[in-house]
Amino acid sequence: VGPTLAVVGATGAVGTVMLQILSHRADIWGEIRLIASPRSAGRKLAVRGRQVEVVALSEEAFDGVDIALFDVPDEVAAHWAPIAVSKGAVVVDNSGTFRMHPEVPLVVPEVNPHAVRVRPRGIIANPNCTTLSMIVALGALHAEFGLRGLVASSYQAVSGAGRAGVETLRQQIALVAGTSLGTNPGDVRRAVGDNTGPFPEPVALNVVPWAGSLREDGWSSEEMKVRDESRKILGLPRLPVAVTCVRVPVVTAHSLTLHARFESEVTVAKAREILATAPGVVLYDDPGAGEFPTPADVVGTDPTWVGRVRRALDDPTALELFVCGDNLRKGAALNTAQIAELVAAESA
Ligand code: 11C
Repeated sequence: VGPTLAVVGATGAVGTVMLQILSHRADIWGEIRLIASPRSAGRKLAVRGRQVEVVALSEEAFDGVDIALFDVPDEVAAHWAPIAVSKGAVVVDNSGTFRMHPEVPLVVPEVNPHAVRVRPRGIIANPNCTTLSMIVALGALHAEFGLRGLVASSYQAVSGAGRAGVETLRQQIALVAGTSLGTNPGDVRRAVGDNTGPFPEPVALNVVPWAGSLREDGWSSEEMKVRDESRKILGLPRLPVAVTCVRVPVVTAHSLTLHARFESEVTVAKAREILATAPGVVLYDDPGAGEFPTPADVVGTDPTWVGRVRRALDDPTALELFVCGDNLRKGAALNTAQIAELVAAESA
């Protein structure tokens, strides 16, 4: 019998994708226990072709659990992850609570799998979905070329803000569809009214240069996460990183443009070779044939897709790239499941 796995936050947007992923990947688990807030307890969810009843989050819920995957708000993770550890579980946490803690590894299995073994707190952190949407491709290029600087802009899907984000976009689209809105200042805002959900501005027929909360000097928390987490995962604590995070009217799959500067001159041919063979990366780059990744095609898939690979016009050491990945799969649930599989393999 395999190890017992708990999914904490099983009913959320990421939890739902997690159950699909656990049902489709190699079945190495014994019991899979579903845990959620008391309000969701008693619901039945499908995993591995069976209906499993959700149990309420409590100390007893972790009895006998070997590995617990957490996808819950920061404050819930802060309280419950140490409790799960005290009950004997290794926690893989997808909140922002522990990512930058010096005694908590931040792991992307294709980039720094070795880090998973050093976990004095019994907690392993899963990166933010925006970091994860680019880091597998960037990590492959770094391994060969040596990264020296990064400028990134994100085009983030609304599901990054959970079910409320998706619901908000759908409602706003219903309000603006078939109209001539988007032609006069403020007309979309008036049509949408107060219904901006988790976003500061309307997201339908719009782009919003904001994700997360306000940090020092005008930076957003999301921008700081991408910078700090990339540095930690790549083991480059002083890497110059400039990020601008933007929300776009896409349901799922985050995209980013990257300007990545390396130690010495790079060639597009070598970069393409690296990206074409890197595990977890798909190179889809033939603009002459209209081929580049877009969220509409990337959603529901596991890899990081890369297109528009060019050498910077004014810097022979830099590459320009467009990357795109499903923020709920590799960006959250899949990476968490992969980390759990690394932990399970230690005692297999
Ligand atoms: C977004 N990336 O798209 C965010 C959501 O730290 O895990 C995930 C926030 C986090 O809004």
